[in-house]
Amino acid sequence: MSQKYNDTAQNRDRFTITAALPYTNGPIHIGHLAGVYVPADIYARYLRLKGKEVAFICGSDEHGVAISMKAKKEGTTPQEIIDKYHGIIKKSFAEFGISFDNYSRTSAEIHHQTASEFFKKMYEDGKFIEEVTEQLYDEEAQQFLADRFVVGTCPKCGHDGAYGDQCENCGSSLNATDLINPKSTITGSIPVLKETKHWFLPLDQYDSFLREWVIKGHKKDWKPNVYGQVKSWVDEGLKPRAVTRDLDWGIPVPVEGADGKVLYVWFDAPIGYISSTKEWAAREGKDWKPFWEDSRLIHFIGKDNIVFHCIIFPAMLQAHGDYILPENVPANEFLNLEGNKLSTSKNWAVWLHEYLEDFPEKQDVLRYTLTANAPETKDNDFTWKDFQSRNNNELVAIFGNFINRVVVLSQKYYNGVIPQAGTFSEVDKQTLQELKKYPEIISSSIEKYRFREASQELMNLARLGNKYLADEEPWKVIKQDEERVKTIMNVALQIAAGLAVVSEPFLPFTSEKLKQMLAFSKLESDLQWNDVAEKEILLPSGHTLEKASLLFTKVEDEEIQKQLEKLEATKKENNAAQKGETAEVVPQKDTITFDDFTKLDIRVGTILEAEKMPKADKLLVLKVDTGIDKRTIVSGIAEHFKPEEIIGKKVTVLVNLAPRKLRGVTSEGMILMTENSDDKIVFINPDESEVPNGKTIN
Ligand code: B3M
Ligand code: ZN
Repeated sequence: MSQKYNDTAQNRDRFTITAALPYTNGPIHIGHLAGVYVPADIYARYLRLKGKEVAFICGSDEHGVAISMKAKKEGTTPQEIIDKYHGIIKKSFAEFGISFDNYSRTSAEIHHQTASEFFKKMYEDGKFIEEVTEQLYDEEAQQFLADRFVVGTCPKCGHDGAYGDQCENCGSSLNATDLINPKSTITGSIPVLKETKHWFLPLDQYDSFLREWVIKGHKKDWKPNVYGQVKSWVDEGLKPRAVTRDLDWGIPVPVEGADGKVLYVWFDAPIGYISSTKEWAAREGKDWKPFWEDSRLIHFIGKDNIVFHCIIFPAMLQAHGDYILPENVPANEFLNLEGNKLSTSKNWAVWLHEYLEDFPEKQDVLRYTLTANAPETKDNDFTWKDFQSRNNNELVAIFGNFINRVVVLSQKYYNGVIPQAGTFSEVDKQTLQELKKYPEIISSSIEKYRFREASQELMNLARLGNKYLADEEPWKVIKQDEERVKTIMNVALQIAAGLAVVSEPFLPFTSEKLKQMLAFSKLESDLQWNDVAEKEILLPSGHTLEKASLLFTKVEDEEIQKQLEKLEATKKENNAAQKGETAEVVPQKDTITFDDFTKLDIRVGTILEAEKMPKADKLLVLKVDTGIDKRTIVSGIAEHFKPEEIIGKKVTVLVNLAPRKLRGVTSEGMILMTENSDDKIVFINPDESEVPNGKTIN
């Protein structure tokens, strides 16, 4: 670690842990959880159990174009969008047991103030460069257009719907001014170029700082995926980056001559970590400053946020000068779902608030699955089958089974009063020794940000307990040697107590339940992480346990099936939507009057008979009950339906169409039809049972 830069806190026991501020343009899904919030929470809970001073900080990211776009799309205001999602997100985090010390929001007054001051200080210290550039402007809406508000033809591949920042067809990243035939998505008008002034952070001036601080200083201790990304950015050469925008949603640029301009969302959002710390400290009657001046700052983020946390924000902090730099940025890779990329817009996700409704008591199962299979070094896949087997084969069969046997047997043999141990056998001694090693084993994984490994070590401790009971077989020994069983149960209970402590960061709800069963509240003092290794015994003899209850229950096949069906339905919807988008939409026909419309006599009928027209591939001859009469209609659907399939079907019939002769058969009307998303012909049919034949449609 470099000594030159402010990333080595004097105080080694104070931690400022941040988790990326989620955008409030949608709810939280398992990708966010696995990538950021679950590992951050494990880390924070662990440190608290180690007796460290911790500020675990987060909040909603409520500015930026994504929010204004969402509002435009839904025909509402940005304020309504952020209020809605901030509410959903905050609630679901709390119910999921993410133990933030503070969850703020960037629309809060304290944040606007903090971010403005931060900008002003940098401005006054001459840390920005001002530059006038030409940007696309919508004269009708009287506003500059953010990249996402411009569409046009991609200069690289000719695709028509390219966005101002990116062509989704060929993947090129673009400048809005590169687009051919650009159009404003706000009014549809053709934008013009107009001069505008912005403030830039001259990242090129931070080149040597970044080389020293990250590339030399953190080669060893940062994750290779994080380090590698930073290095390649720096090696490519850094350019000045605009930190202001022409936008009507955000924090106003706090200097003269900046009307209508706001801070770039990625400038204000990371300052949100500071303002959220201030909000927390004010509420708790603490001083916030030590947490930003002399504290170990750790940013938990997803890999798409690496540049912002490892280059831009550190450059800002360095320029500002008053605060610490991050000690580490343990970014994760991405999680996929059942083989496909998670996507908010395609609804391809397991949404946290929906999961909590479907599995109200199973927070820990999801936490465990996401940890055991975390995308720490490469992208990973979440499958519902894996979720089920992690639950049934590990949590239920190993952890739950061990605890259940211990507590049930203690109730049965001793009415829940912990027996005095006799002389320890070699196996007992070894087992207790093993138990004492676990806090250190798990710590060492957590401190290297290897949470998957840590969760597996936790499960190994439960395995140790299971194996001990299976080998010692107290349920058999009880018949010949009651004294020996007292020792066995005493040892097993120490393991159970150890599990209750070290499982807390990973399985907080389970740990809580287990502590209740083991009556931790009746102990002289609360057990902490180090106690598991250091204390001679964790639960004294004579201590009375509470009643046994199950820690985990099986996840049944039907529950998994239901989730898979939900995803299947999403897939179908997406396919249909995609086809709908690409299907050619026929232009609207000439206007007709209401009188024209009323001339059409359209009614509900039932197909009574159907047969193929001889020597015609396409035609079926139908007999239709129109409610008025039973008449013959010739229909060109023979390629789409077998006659026997459609007998009895309700259909919609234009009954006053002038009769026509087709192949010698007079057709008296027309059956209305359309095509579904698979290009299959389908009838426009009213609900089979409810509408009688002859009813008119208008
Ligand atoms: N809101 C981006 C994201 O969710 C973002 C993180 C901000 S952290 C300061 O990907
Ligand atoms: Zn393209």
